[in-house]
This record gives sequence, structure tokens and C-alpha cells, in this order.
Amino acid sequence: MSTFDPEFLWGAATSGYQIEGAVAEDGRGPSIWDTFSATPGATDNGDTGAVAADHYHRYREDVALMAGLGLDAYRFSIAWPRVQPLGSGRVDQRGLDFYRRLTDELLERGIEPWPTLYHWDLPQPLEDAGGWPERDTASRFAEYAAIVHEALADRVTHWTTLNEPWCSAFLGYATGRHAPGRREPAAAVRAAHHLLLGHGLAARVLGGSRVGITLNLTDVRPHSAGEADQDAARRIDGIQNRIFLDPLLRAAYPDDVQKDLADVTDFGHVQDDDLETIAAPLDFLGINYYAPLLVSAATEPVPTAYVGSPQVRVMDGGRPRTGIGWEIDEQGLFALLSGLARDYPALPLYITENGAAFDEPLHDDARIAYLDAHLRSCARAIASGVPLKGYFAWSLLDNFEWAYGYAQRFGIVHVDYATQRRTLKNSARWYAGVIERGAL
Ligand code: IFM
Repeated sequence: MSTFDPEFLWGAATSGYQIEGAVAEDGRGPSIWDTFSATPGATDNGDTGAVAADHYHRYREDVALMAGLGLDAYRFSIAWPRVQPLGSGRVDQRGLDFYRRLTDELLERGIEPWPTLYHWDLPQPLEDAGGWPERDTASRFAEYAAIVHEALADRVTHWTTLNEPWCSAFLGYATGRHAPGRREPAAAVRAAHHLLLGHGLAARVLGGSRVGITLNLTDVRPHSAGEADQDAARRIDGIQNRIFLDPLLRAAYPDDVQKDLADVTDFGHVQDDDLETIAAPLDFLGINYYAPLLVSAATEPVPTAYVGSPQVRVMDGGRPRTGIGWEIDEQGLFALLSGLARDYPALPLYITENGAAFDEPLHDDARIAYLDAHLRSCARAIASGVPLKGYFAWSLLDNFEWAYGYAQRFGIVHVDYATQRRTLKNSARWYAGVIERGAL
């Protein structure tokens, strides 16, 4: 049996644009995802987050569901365009009031609110001014963070600045698969830096709280022991993991990553003191893990999100896949956690997302198997000394899965989008049992 410490934090996660809907209500301004998802061909089926799971109106019902599952904590994101419809300046109190009501409701039910300040919904006016590739966006983010902190600091202890800056930078500005849909490799690297800078500047204004950031990290494996494949794995580990981890935790971009990117950028956008700002002390690191990456060297350039390394190919590891097509391999989570604890010791870690999309409406045995296997990897990592303090299942609710629209369902709670009826899937009942026992 795998047993977890009574202090282990059990949670579930969502994000604003994926569940809230109500995009034109109470003064909310447009975000890059409103614009992008309205662009023909950008999302599957032309889906948008305009209604999503209507959580903006149904948050009380959703918090009651969480309480029924016995969650200790709920990870959600705050929509910047609700708080500052133009991305700077004027604050709309109605937006802040929504998050005051939500956090009050959570606290009344004994659930700790774990907000993330930025989960990809940049106010459109800031993108019109250049978006994350522009340095000013980092300062605007810190201004917004201070506003939200002031409004919620009496209710919130753990703050996460950014969710998955890799996706914001490289899917948003290099592949164009995510909003704002740009395909400019150099801009993507600048965006990554300004996201990190925004994190560091925001960390300063979140003083007195516990501050973290969530990265989507993965276990990168070479396809063979050959030198070229080993080098491919080093490159991808660099542009996916270390380009964020090292500035945050070592106040430096890795030398090899800078060399790999030499044809893309000279890093002239990095100013004196930026790295010191970015490396502000972190109270915890959030990790979103879904699948490992198996890579090999390619003889021809392959279009990927991996800016600076076109001659790398992502391989099929031959393992079963989830409904969205991602390989299932819980060993990757164990390897990732062990590597983090070795390379960046003594940093409290939380799994802030882990889960699977499957098209099994309520009898979701495959999702239970996925969650069970990954939680066993967590328990193994803890037993080997990894300071893993908590786990958030992705996702509480079926929701708007970005470019995949509503077809991919990650929820442990089923949402009937026609009626907005919520129904617990078997995985939700199973997860509630795990939480109650503190054991698998
Ligand atoms: O739905 C997303 C989430 O917004 C960020 N992490 C990955 C999830 C599944 O793709």
C-alpha cells in the first residue's frame, strides 16, 4: 500500500478561461484567447471559451462538489482581463469581487484557495502593444499582481505567478498553435524571458505570502545511446525544462541553451539585474506532468516548438496513449521528480497538474488507472526523499481544452455542455476515497 503523510495536500485544478465562461460580463475585457479562438480554423470545431462550464455563475455548486470530494485545496486561475479589462490602469471591482466570493466560499468549506495569477489569458490590448515579447508586459503583470494581492491577501497564502510559461512563449509565439498565434521564434525566446521577468517582479509585490511558479516539465529521453540522440535529448531538456529552471533557481540561462539558440537570438533583451530579479526566492515549485518525451536526432529539419533545434524529432515510445494521444508513462514522473530533487535540492515541490483526457463519460477506468499509477510514482519519489508536498488532479471539471476545444475531456467531473449538469465520474469517487484514506 502507498500511504501519504497526513499533511500531504490533495487538490484539483482548473483555469479561468477553460471553465468560467461569462466572457462579456461584469466589465471583463477581451483576452488573446477570445481573439484567437474566434479566428477560423484556430480551434477544433471552432470552439471558444465564451460559455465553457459556466463556472462564473455556478461556482457555488462547483465548490460544493469539491467539498464532497474532500479536497484540501483548489487550484484555479484569476482572469487578468476581469481585473484590468485593458491590461493596465483601470481596475474593475466586479472582477475582483468574483474572486472574493469564490475564495470566501472555498474557505467556508475548509478548502484552501490556490490561485494562479496568469494562465494564458493576456488582455488583448497588451498583445496589441506587442505582447510578452515586449519588456513592458512584465511590468504590467507585476502591477496586476499587486492589485490582486491587495484584494485577496487576507484569504490566500499560496500564490502561483504563472502557469506553464513554456506554452505561453513557445506555443503562443513560435508554433502559433496557441494564442496569440504568432510564428516568430526570436519573439518566443523574448517572451520566455519577459514571462520570467514578470514572475520575478510579481514575486516582489507578493511579499508576506508563499510564492511559487508552475512549469510544465518533462522527462526527456534519448532514443538511443548514440551521441546524436544524446545531444538531441540535451537540447530538448534545455529548451523545455532548464531554460526556465536555471534562471529561476540558479540566476543564469544555461550556457548550452544560449549556444543552441545562437542563430535565433543573442539574448540582447536580457538586461543587467534581470536574472537576479527572476531568481527571487521561491517557496515552492509547481510541476505539471503529463507524459515523457522520447527524442532522436533528425537528418532533415522538423517543424516543432523547439526553437533553435530543428534537427530533433519526437519519437513514438510505443506505450499506450490517452485520448488526446499522449503516451502514458508514470516512470517519467518519478524520474522527473528525482532529477529535480537532485539538481535543485530542498525546494518544496507540488504536482499542480496531472491527469488524462479519455472519452469515457462516467465509467472512466482508464483515467483511474492513469491517476493511480502516477500517484504511486509520487509515493515512490517521496519515499526516496523527494520533498513532494501535494498533488492537484487535472482537472476538476471537463473544460475548454484550448486548441482542442471541448472534444478532449480531462475532468474527474463530467460536464454536459448542453445543460451544464455536473456528474461525478468514477474517477472522482475513486479520488475522494484516496483522499479520505490518504493511501492507494
Ligand atoms: O488544459 C491544460 C492546462 O490548461 C495546462 N496544462 C495542460 C492541460 C492539458 O492540456
